Amino acid sequence: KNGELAMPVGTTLDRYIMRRQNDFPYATGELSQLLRDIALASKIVHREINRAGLMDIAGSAGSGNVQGETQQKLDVIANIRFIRALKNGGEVCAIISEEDDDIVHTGNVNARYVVAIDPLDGSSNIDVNVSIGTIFSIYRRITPVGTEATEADFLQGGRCQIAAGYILYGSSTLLVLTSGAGVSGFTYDNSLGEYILSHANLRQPPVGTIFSCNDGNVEDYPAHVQAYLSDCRRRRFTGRYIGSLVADFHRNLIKGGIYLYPPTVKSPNGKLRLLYECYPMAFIVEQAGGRATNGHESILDVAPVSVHQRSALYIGSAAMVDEL
Ligand code: P6P
Repeated sequence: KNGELAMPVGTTLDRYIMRRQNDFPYATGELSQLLRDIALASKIVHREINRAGLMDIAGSAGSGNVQGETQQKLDVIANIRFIRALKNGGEVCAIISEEDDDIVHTGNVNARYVVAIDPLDGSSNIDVNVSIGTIFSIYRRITPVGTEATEADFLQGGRCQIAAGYILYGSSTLLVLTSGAGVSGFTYDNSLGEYILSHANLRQPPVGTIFSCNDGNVEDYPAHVQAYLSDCRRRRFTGRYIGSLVADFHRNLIKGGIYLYPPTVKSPNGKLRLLYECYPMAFIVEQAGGRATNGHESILDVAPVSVHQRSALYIGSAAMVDEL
């Protein structure tokens, strides 16, 4: 049952999670708590991002950094916040983060979930006030409860994700989430400290006229991708590239379009990370009726070999991805 359709916009994320939990009799509330922990961390990161420019000003009101020591980079802060929230929430036994080479063990050895996360993606945009995002992917662990998680828990494959989502810190802060029954969007109301259901059932438009890629790399792209882009230009399609996957993806989810990160000389296997960028975005886009491939197969069918493995990514409107 597509619970999203039954939800009135305006409901809070908490009520939504509780209602969805009732839709899934097996849900024991642990996933609900996990989602709340992610939402909590994102509210803290939202606040840090919105104060970023002020943190370095020694002595300014509320800077909290009067010693004037160099402000930690926001992606480091975001990583600390998400790991702390997931550790304290108690539902996650281990985390793979873009910011840490090795598995982060939370100590919650009896927890049933693991999370792969890019705490703050779009780092090139952080210091220039352009939209950035958090991307997360959730699996049920396959190693025995009571033991320490291993890489096997993270290498189950894209179709084993039980939930995935992103937070877009943009003109407004939006949490987009799927747990396998459609895609919902929640807008953060800063005055209440609550996420409010604003997009009850997000659907990827099947066609579009927007293409997102880094034009500086086009001469590196495979010939068929260059031919496709020439065709887009011939058809007078719109080129839009923010340089933040979450922001480019979300605009294409609302308006229709395709995001491309093909192999380049610098990144012959693609730049984006499979576990915490490609898999979660592919889960979301397929749940919304869109498509995500690496140029050969669906992203969700790409076999995971290592936890920081990279992949090419073509994602968005099915008719556009299928043309590649
Ligand atoms: P380039 C940000 O670093 C990121 O991972 C994605 O968010 C973004 O789409 C891409 O890389 C930008 O990469 O090489 O075009 O700067």
